[in-house]
Amino acid sequence: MLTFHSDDTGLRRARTELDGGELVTPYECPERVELVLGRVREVGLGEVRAPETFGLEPVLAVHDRGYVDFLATCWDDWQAEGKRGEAIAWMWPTRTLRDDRIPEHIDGRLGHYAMSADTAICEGTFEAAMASKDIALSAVSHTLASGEPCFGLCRPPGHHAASDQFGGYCFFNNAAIAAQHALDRGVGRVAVLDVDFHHGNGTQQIFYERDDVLFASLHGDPRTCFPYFLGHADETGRGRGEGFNVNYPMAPGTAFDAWSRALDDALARIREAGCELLVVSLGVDAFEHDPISAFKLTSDDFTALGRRLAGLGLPTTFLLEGGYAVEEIGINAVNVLTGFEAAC
Ligand code: OKP
Ligand code: ZN
Repeated sequence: MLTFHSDDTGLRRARTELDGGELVTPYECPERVELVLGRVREVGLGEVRAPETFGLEPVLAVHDRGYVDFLATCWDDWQAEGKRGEAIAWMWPTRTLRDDRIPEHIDGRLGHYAMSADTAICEGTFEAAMASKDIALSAVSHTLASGEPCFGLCRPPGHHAASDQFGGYCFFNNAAIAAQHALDRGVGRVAVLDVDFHHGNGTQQIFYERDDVLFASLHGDPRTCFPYFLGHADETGRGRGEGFNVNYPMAPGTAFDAWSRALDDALARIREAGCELLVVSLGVDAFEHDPISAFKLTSDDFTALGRRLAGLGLPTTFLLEGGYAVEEIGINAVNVLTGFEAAC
């Protein structure tokens, strides 16, 4: 299987993440990509190729222009104010306030465009996000052109990024950008299957009122898991999109037997909907030893996941999402890919 990778994903190396009231070194770090790339090479998965550059047009097909401008200028604007730390939102337009005017001050703009305080913007963030979406676009383009499965070693991840919000370590929604690109290249309907431990709130929001993308997500129940404010089972889509959003919230502690029953249901929905392309939001933080997640999947379970995905028989693009701070991130991500290939 072909892998797309770029060293430019390492241009973002944030120093701070607000975690338990402290500023810690972020879980979402450049080493994640190096670990997965190392494993891709170790098992001889296939060629590793640099992405093409696609510019901003496919980004603006799913993201708001003001939001993209904000991401492009945030770090400079923040520094121009003489701030000493990284750019972290600290006030939001919550229920009792107005959100119909975007403030001019960078602190206010950060509050408007951020969904969470875990994600600092630092030097290189925009450039890394650009590389990440180019990897996703290159991967899906390869799948469309060849019919072959393909792996995009994206970083930063994307599935929490909404049309005009960043957070949960995500800036551009790589899977949404790739899915939209496929539609714009003539694909009739795309399935985005999100197996990351966290609900893909951004992907859900972007396609919520549409029937050309089926979004299915297996994740920790938002009653107790990030992102807390989206991801319930009663979110089924709106308007034309009714029935094209499927959430499988599961309790902390869920292991592969229960998790894979939800997976099989999601795969049946994808089959019934007549999807022509599968984009997998491949987070591997459902792993039993993930430091910020709570499911109990083993490394072998990720191989089994890959096998089941192959059963769909669809052209498939895998895009890396989460999976943190453990040596096994490489083993687990690549297990999905080798499991998939072995079953094709
Ligand atoms: C991103 B992805 C505490 C953790 C806050 C929330 C999790 C973001 C997960 N500082 N971050 O879905 O793997
Ligand atoms: Zn996650």
